[in-house]
Amino acid sequence: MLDPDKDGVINAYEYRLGMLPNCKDSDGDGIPDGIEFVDLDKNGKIDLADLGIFAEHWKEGQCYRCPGADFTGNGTVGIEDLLELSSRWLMN
Ligand SMILES: [Ca+2]
Ligand SMILES: [Ca+2]
Ligand SMILES: [Ca+2]
Ligand SMILES: [Ca+2]
Repeated sequence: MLDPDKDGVINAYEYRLGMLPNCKDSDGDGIPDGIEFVDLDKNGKIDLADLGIFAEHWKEGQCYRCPGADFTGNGTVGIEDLLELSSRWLMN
């Protein structure tokens, strides 16, 4: 699991999301990639609103169009994505 810029987003995810594997803040807006990665409402914080959006996508289950909520990119929204979200919650 390579993460050379130590932003909490592994290279495989950085490439998939168009982020930079050697930059903690790929788009330079001051919000680290590790937060943006799971910040579903794009307000710069990981909070209950993001969890709410995530839960809505989870109910859809097997979906290939859950925008942003399939953090691991495996085509479904589930427990592994929740782990990605929860592990970043305290990074705020
Ligand atoms: Ca990284
Ligand atoms: Ca990065
Ligand atoms: Ca950023
Ligand atoms: Ca948010």
